[in-house]
Amino acid sequence: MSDLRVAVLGVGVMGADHVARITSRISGARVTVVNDFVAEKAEQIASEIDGCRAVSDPLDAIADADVDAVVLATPGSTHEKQLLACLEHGKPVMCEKPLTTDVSTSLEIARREAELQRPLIQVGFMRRFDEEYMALKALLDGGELGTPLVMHCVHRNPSVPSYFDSSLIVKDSLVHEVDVTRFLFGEEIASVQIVRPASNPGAPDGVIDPQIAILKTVSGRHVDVELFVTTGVAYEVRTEVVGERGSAMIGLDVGLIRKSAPGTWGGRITPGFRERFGRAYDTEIQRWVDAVRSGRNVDGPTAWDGYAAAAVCAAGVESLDTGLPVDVQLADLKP
Ligand code: ISE
Repeated sequence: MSDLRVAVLGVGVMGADHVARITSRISGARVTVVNDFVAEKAEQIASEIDGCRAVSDPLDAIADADVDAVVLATPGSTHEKQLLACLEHGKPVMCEKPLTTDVSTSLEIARREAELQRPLIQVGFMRRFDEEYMALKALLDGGELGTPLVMHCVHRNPSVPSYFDSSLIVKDSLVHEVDVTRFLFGEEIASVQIVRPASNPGAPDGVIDPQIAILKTVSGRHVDVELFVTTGVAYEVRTEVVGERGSAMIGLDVGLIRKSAPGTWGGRITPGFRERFGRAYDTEIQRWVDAVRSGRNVDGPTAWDGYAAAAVCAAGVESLDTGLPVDVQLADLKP
């Protein structure tokens, strides 16, 4: 079977990473088209890959006859149009989160895909492909912990880009725990509340950091998340599930532990999400390529998952203002 011909739209940090993994770390696919609003960046990347061209209009890149499937790593605000183009051309697409930037357009995309009665959209919630999260999911599904009751999460970034504001901490960071909750517990989130502890004096002016998110699932399970994106330390993502017969925790960064003079010990913490989840991204893209080549098109989070996450995050942003729990209402779409 010939290689899947992929267009990568957006070759900033994430997109360039995907180009590199498709070109040199995974099998069955090659990048034939790249696009970026900074034309020189796309041209530079294209010039380094055999058989790859830069195409200046993202919609032309999607329609290109040399493209079987699309990876979207463009800014979220451009996703709606680009996803609609993928649906129109019947091209499978791996869309980095967010699906779109608001709930109504996310729902519209999920509806349009459902009308086609053919899955085409996968959303890039990469934690589902991380070995530790997969092991935790298997443990929960295997029933060893009994009924899962509570989940405690820590999501710390050493720093975030200068455009980050308080609501982006919900929409860009908490969104991962929203998806993890739905993935691990297999149910929807019924309400979300954001509590503001004392702010980090080192956080940029006006940015509420840290934040504590409290999610309640439809069956009443409790999830709390410490979000702290200006720690200045390293990348720390921990998840602990407490069940009726014990608990399990992942994300302890216990790689090599070194003891050295003068009587200290320690290991290394991953500096950022690309290092922490590098293998998960490889697995995610390999499994997506395999799914597209086999005609299944999607092997992971769907447009519905992208919509559900958007709905929970919108409720979270509302709660950021009031401090009160906000109910999440999902439209009736799921088959
Ligand atoms: C970033 O966009 C990510 O997706 C990271 O996984 C997350 O930890 C970070 O907070 C986000 O800004």
